[in-house]
Amino acid sequence: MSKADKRNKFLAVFERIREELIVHMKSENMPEDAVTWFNENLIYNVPGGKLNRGISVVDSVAILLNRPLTDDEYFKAALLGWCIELLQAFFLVSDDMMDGSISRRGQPCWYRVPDVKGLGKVHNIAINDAFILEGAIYHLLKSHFRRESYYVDLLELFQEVTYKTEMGQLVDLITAPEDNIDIRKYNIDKHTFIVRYKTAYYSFYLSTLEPYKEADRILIPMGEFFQVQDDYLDYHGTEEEIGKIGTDIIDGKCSWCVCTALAYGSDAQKQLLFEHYGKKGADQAIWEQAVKDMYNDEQGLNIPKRYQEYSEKAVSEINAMIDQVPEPGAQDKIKGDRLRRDVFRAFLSKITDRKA
Ligand code: GPP
Ligand code: MG
Ligand code: MG
Ligand code: MG
Repeated sequence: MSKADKRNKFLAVFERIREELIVHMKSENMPEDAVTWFNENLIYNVPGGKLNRGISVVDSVAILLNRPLTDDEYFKAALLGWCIELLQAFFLVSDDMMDGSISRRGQPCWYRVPDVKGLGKVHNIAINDAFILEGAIYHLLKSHFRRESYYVDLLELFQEVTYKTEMGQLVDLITAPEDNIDIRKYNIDKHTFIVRYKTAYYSFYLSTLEPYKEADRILIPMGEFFQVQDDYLDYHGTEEEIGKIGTDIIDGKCSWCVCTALAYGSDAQKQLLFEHYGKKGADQAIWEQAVKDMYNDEQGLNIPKRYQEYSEKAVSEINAMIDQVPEPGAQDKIKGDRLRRDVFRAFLSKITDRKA
């Protein structure tokens, strides 16, 4: 099946899920304008991304079962995939408010939309819109998996991963408090902690839907690599490429780029960061550009080259870890529960050389 067909098949399941959620809202006697609002929230925030996380669930189940899925198996796997996409939507709507971002997935961030559409600003309604996206996950899990033996495991997995992500977001945010940025505290270890929690758990680990030891060992480093890519693209990607406007420099984030600059920069380069990084004000665009120019300088810091080197090393280290995963033996085939190398390779191939 082509990549586009796969995506369309997965998107068709979203339509069923949206319908189900809307029918449920109506059955609760929700007023029509509220149902319409919720529907817009779903359409605007859930399906517009790359859908890597969601589709990975379907791919993983197919690889693990080692045969084509029945229609029912496909639907259930895709539904779990959409639960991860709902979780992602919940995080992104919230994250954009906290980061004061402008755009996401090629459109204005949701918290700016009521204004944009002239619907009248309902104060910070996006906070509740984010919560309701999260609530939809548990409603769907209950209505489709309540009778399964693994129902509690699923609930725990979603809850634990959410909690870890929130812990990561906490450190991300207090590390860069508005008006009081202290980049002297930034280093790669701090960065690794933040990205492990705020991104790695929910991005890959959750898609295996099983807390395998191998999953932990491989998918967490893969998630870290994924967030380093996100940090790099925040400064280096254009809005057309990444669908969002980077905010890390102005927000003073403990990003891989600034940690690398602090680790390898000269005193003068560090001085420029102390003066301009994370500074808000009338001249913020000029300060941001000064930092970008310094990152770009081929004779100096050359962050693109360092990123290239980092990426090659990360990919080869992750590949080496995948090579060590035991292939399933006869016994495992009977148990049918060992993650194959292919699952990990499928994850890695989705993110290698990504530009968005
Ligand atoms: C990515 O950070 C991390 C998240 C989106 C998790 C947010 C967690 C919450 C509990 C809200 P980022 O700010 O670098 O992402 P982006 O660059 O996409 O804004
Ligand atoms: Mg953000
Ligand atoms: Mg953020
Ligand atoms: Mg980012």
